[in-house]
Amino acid sequence: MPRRGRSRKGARALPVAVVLACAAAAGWWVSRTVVDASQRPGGEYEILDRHPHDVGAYTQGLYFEDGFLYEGTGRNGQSRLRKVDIASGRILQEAALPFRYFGEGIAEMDSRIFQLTWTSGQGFVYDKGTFRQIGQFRYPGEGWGLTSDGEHLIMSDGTPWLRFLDPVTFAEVRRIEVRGPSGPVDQLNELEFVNGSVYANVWFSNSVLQIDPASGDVVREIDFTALERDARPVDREAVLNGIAYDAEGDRWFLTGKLWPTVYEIRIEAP
Ligand SMILES: [Ca+2]
Repeated sequence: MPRRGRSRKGARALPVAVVLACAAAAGWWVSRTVVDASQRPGGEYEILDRHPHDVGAYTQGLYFEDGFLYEGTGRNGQSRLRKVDIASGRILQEAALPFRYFGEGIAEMDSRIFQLTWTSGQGFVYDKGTFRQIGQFRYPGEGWGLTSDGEHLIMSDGTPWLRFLDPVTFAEVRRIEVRGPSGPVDQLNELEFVNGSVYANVWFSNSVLQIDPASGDVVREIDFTALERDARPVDREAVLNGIAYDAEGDRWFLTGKLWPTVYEIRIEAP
């Protein structure tokens, strides 16, 4: 199922999605500015390195652990959990989801990897070492992005809300509404928790938002349009959608669905 089917969810998001889809179809790409430019501090970054990325990987989740990238991919029949060698892009380990599931965000806690699915309300739990499925869980609504603050799982569902889940019972502990200067920001997708902030990319844009997990306030927007231009995606759905962070090396890894490149970057502290 094409991911652009998501635009059916919210009438508010539809015009932007349609405009951007038309733009993409016309062969040019634009960056959707999510937060009022006059009120946002800039986000500067530099590209440290470029690494190969499987152009068949419909990236839905990405995180860094112990020198490797872990990637969750989507689309029915192509949804995977992968451990990837960064330098070569080689897939070192892989688990496949049954055809009926459209894989979404992934996160790790306590040697367990969690994976969401888009519209099935079904999450999966894997042993980190073996990729053996050791559990399942249910949640209401859609599943988009996933990360962890070390205490809870944090998930997005395409709305402006981020849910905090207990990693054992999967009960919702609390939720925050993400708000920019112009109001709630929806289409929040891939997530990464870094140094006390939640970072979220916004579906069908090149924006990554830095979010205060206590208030939900957007405190910074970083525009990665230059990365998309460098990646030269050929598929209209090939949008930015992978954020991973290596705390020890202070390195970020960004990629997109079907992009040929994983970008290793350094982001200036706010
Ligand atoms: Ca991530």
